Amino acid sequence: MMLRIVFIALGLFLAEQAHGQDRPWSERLHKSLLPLFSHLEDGEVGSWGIAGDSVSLLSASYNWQVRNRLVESYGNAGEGYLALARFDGRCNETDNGPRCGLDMIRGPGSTVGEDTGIFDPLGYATPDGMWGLLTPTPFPGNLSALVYGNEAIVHYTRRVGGGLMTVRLNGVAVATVDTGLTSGEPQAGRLVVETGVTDQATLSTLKFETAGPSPVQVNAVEMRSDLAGSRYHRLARGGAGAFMFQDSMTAANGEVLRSLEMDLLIVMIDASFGDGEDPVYELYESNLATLVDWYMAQLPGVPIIMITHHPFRPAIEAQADAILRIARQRELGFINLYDLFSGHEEMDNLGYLNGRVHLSPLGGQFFGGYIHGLIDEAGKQAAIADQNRDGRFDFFDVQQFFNIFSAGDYDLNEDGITDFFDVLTFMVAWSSSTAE
Ligand SMILES: [Ca+2]
Ligand SMILES: [Ca+2]
Repeated sequence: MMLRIVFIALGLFLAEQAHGQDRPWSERLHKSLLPLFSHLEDGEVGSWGIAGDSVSLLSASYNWQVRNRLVESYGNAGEGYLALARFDGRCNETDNGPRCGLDMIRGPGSTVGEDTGIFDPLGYATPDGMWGLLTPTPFPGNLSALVYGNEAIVHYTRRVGGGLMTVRLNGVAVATVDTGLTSGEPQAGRLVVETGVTDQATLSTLKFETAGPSPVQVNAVEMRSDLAGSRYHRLARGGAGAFMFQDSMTAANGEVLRSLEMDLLIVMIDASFGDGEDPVYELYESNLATLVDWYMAQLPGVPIIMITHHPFRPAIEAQADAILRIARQRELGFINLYDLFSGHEEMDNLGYLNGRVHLSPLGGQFFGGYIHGLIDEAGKQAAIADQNRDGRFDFFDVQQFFNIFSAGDYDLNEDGITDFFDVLTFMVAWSSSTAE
C-alpha cells in the first residue's frame, strides 16, 4: 500500500514537469534509448548512428561531442562507419573528431565523392552519398585509409562493370575481391579485415588497389573494436535535405544500414533542394516522412530519435513542428533544439555559431553536452527500469527489482550501500520510463 502511494505521488510529480509550451523539449526518449543503454550499461557494444546534414558532419559539431562523452563513460567499441569521401581526418585542438581515423592517402587513379550536395549516381549506392573510386589507368588505382580498431570492415559496391580489387593490410595483400555483377542493381559488398591490433590507439593502413582492367568503388570503412562501449556511425551529408536523402533509399543501402547493427538511429535533416521553396518548404514534411518510413522498414526494431535543428533561420520553426508530428505519428523519440534559443543572433552572441549555419567548437560543446545530457539521463533510467531485460517497462520489472533488493544487496544508485534511496532510484526510473 505504502509503495502504491509513493508510485502515485511520483506520477503526479512527473506530470507536473510537463512543459507549458507547444513543443516539448523531448518525448519518448526512454523507450528509444533502451536498446542502446541496455547494451552500454551491461558492458556490451552500443551501436548508433546519425543520418544528418552538415550540422552532423563537421569536425566541430555536436555529434562528435556526444560520441566523446559516451566513449568516456562506457568505452570505445570502435570508430564506426566513416565514408572515404573528402575527409581529411583532422583532429587538432579545435576539432572534436573523428580522432585521426580514416585519414586518407590518395594514390593515382583515385577519386572521392563530394561530402555535400545532391547525391550523384555513384553515391546512390551509399547511405550518405559518399564514395571512393579507383580506376586502373594510367596506373593501378590505389587509395589508402588509416584506421583504428581490431576489425576494419570495408564497404564497397558490387555493380555491373565493377572490377577486381586487392586489399592490403600494412602492405601485405589480405584479400582479392571481385566487385563485378553480371546484371541487376548495385549491391552492397562487405569485407572484414582483422587488423591484429588489440587497442584503440594504433592505426593500421588499409590499401585498396585495382587488380584488373575495370574500376572499383570503395565507399567507407567501418572501424570496430571488440571492447565494450559506444560505436558511432557518421551517416550525414552536407547540404542534403529530406528529398535529397531519398536517393539513398535502395535495397543495397538498407543492407548496409542493417549491417551496422545499430541500437539507435538519430535523424536530424534540414530542408533543402526538392523540399519546396524557402521559407515554406511545403514538401519537407512529406519527404521527411517518406525517408523515416523507409528507415523504419529497413531497420525493424531499431528505435529512431528525431532532432530539430537549432534556430539558425526562421524556416526551422515549421520544420520543428513537422518533425514533432512525424515523430508522434510513429511513436518515435523527439528532441527539440529549436526552442533553446531565440534565433541566430542569440546563439552567435554566445559564440556558438561558425558563420550562418554551423556550430563553432563552443557550439558543438554546448549542443553535444545538451543532447548527451538528455539521452544519458533517459537512457540510464530506461536501463534501470527494464530490470528483466525483455525490452518492456512493466510490473514484472518491479517484481524483479524487489526480488533482488529484498535478497539484500542492490546498490542501484552506486553510493556504496543498499537502502531506501535505491528503491527510490528504481521507482523514479520506472515511473519516468512508463510515463511516456
Ligand atoms: Ca522489462
Ligand atoms: Ca545505494
